[in-house]
Amino acid sequence: MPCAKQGNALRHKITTMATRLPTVPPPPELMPPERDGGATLLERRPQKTKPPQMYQVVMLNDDYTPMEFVVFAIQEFFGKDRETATQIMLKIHLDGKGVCGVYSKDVAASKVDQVLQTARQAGHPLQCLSEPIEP
Ligand code: TYC
Repeated sequence: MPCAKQGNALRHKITTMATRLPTVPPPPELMPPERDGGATLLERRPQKTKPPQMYQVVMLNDDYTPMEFVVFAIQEFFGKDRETATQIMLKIHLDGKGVCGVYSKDVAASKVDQVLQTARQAGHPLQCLSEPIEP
């Protein structure tokens, strides 16, 4: 424990330390922000979030599914008008496969399920699958 004399000396030291101007400037991180008229420099940071991987739903040709059923399925499940659906169907018929639409992973998988279930119910062997684009 400091005696009364030591206590006073300490109090004096603290008071003079606190009231005297500092002899050395504070480090830069303790300096107040510069007055620059309100201008703010924003640094562009590299984008952290990538866009989600997209999936294309591909329909395959076969020798048995009627053209009319394929046109119906493309209209019904991929939201195409009759003319576009017919063009896609003919491309599949001629090339062996064709893209019916591009979706997020879950939506693409759901489209495939809907097409396959509807085709099986109607007794057709139509095949379709989803695959990531730009692998
Ligand atoms: N090739 C079939 C036919 O001649 C038609 C067809 C087209 C089937 C596209 C499947 O994904 C398909 N009846």
